[in-house]
Amino acid sequence: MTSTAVPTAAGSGSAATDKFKGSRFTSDTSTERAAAIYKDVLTKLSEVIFEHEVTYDEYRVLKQWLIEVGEGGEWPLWLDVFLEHFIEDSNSRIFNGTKGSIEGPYYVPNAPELGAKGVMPMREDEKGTQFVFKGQVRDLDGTGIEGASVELWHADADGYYSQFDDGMGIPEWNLRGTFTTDAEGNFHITTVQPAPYQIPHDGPTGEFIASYGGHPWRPAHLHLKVTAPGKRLITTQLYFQGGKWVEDDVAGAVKPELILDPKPNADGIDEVTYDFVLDPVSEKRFVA
Ligand code: MBD
Ligand code: FE
Repeated sequence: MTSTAVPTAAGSGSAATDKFKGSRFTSDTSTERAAAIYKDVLTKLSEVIFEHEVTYDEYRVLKQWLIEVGEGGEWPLWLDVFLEHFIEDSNSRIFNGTKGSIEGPYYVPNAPELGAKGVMPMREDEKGTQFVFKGQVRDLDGTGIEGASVELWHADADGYYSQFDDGMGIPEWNLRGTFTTDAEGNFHITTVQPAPYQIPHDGPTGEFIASYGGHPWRPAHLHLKVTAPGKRLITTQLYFQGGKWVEDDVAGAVKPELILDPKPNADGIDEVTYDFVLDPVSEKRFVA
């Protein structure tokens, strides 16, 4: 393996597409609601077309690009980078628990179970600064929840994710783990700090970014899913104070509540405490 081997957009994208297609999703959207949404989408799109007098050349380039995004397996990438944050924001407004953020394309369920206190699966010579991430999972009343599940996944110090590395040889569950809180609701995780992440940009998603003079960077981030029986699942991401791209995330997924500021602990290891407050599962629905 050479140092120039990096996951291509097509390689990591098709892995994300295959994994996503492995589940079949449905929604109970009524015909009326579908009609209202589809009409609104087209009306607003038509406003953009008329406002900017979109040309036939631009239309054909768009059509070609849409076809190529699909062929390259890049829909999970493009959608999760450019659209998911609106969906997440819109859906989380009615809840009172800890703020969430987008899931992104690189979640894999059923990562190894490591108990309440443990070290993330990593290579013997895993690069990066060691880092302790600990906290408590609570309900809205402030009571610690025993047996809550804390799933953590993140990129390595080079910015690559296991299972989306396009054959670079990262072990299957590297930097992916599931933790279960103790009797007081606490968890304690040792891992390494991820690096800022450059989304694969050698394909149509990269062309899109270049077309408007943008950059493909996300700040270094941890991905989490936290839940417990009877509680609403929180999907979130956490960032690092002062980190590069925190102020300018291509995926628009940073919120002020999601920024960590680790400090050396008594052993000189960077450590941060972050607690999660979970809403109860309710029938409260997002009203159209
Ligand atoms: C990522 O790691 C990510 O978190 C998002 C949102 C999009 C692409 C890659
Ligand atoms: Fe990510």
